[in-house]
Amino acid sequence: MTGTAVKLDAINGRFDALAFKRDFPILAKLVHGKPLTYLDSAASAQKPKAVIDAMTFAYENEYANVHRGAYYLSEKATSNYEAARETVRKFVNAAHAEEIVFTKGATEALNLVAASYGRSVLQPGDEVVLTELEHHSNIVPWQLICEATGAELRVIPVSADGSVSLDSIQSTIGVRTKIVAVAHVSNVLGTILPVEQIVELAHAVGAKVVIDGCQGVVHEAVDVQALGCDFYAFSGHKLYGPNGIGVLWARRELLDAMPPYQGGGEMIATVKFAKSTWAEPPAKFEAGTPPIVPAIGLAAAIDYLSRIDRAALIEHERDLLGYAMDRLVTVPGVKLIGTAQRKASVQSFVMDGAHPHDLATVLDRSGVAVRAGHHCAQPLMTALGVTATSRASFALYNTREDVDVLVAALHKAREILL
Ligand code: C6P
Repeated sequence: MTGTAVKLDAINGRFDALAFKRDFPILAKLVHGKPLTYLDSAASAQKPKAVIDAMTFAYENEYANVHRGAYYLSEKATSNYEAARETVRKFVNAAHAEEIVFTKGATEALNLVAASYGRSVLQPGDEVVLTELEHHSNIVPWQLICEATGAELRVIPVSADGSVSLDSIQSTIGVRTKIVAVAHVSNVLGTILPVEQIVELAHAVGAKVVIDGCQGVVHEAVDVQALGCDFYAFSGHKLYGPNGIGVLWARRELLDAMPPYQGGGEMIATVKFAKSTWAEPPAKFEAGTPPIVPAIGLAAAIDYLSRIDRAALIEHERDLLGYAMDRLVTVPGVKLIGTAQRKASVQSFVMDGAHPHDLATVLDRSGVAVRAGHHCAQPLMTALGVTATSRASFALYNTREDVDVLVAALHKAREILL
């Protein structure tokens, strides 16, 4: 496999975001004649050339269907696809490669857990516990499965600052709790949830823990064995990888016991009209032709990230968040939404008298890309008493200068909108 050599070795712990920025071709673009200031990585991160090249190389040189052909290209594609699984395994420190199921995204991974594990264990009167800050992808699959099984949803409230207190977690998890499904990091507020304590409390009542790691895996170093959870789901496209690929990690004994989620393709051992039998995990959960090249692209993204000092990256993002929080409130009428103590580099805000959508549209004229709306977290908006927010999210390629551009654009937007 080729791929542009990423010159990260020289970084030696010192974080040089501008050097990283140059690895992402799209970040050199002009938008409305202005340099692009991309602050929407929580929605989807941009891709380094190493990822783009790895995927192009795979399509140009080593592409065929996987697990199906007895010829050179198919074997090559299969070994690259399985090597990608091993790369993911190492990245999250799973015990076995068979515990890594490739899906088309986090949403599909969470639906898989709800439809397969949830449906097989939930009984009427059982409880599924969520928090109020969940993304719809970690709410709706559970609603569907509760409706189908007679189980009930219970919701841990979020505090005004966007934190989730241990007291409220403790008082919501109870003897009827069978599943606790929580975000690692909020996509709206950046709150880092106390997932280790949640795992302890859930396991104490015999419940299983599903972590929606969509944002968590980007901003925290994840070790699923140390976390102690039972399921961990994330998407490739927020992790500097391509879209169309997601990951479900689950303990092997759980995957062994779970029924298939979808049927067809290589998820079978034998098929007879009377009865079919299933392949071993992970194949059991990868019906149809899997996202072959996206998996290879995700592995390239992980390789890229693995060459960066993770502690330095986390520190860089923390610095950007702190700087942004300090600077944003200097704009008259701007209020931060989400000020919990433990936060990743995602910041929502509102401006008095300006609708977040209008604000985002005006910011775009300055080349600044932020997300506006309910961020697929309508119950959280209701809990916080807002209909929508603007959200800036900071990634490895962002700099303090990007924050300055955002703040200057907000001042300009005030003049236009108010
Ligand atoms: N959040 C955002 O702008 P998919 O769409 O399957 O890749 O990921 C869904 C998802 C699940 N959980 C969390 C915490 C998420 O942040 C997301 C995706 C994006 O916040 C797009 S809505």
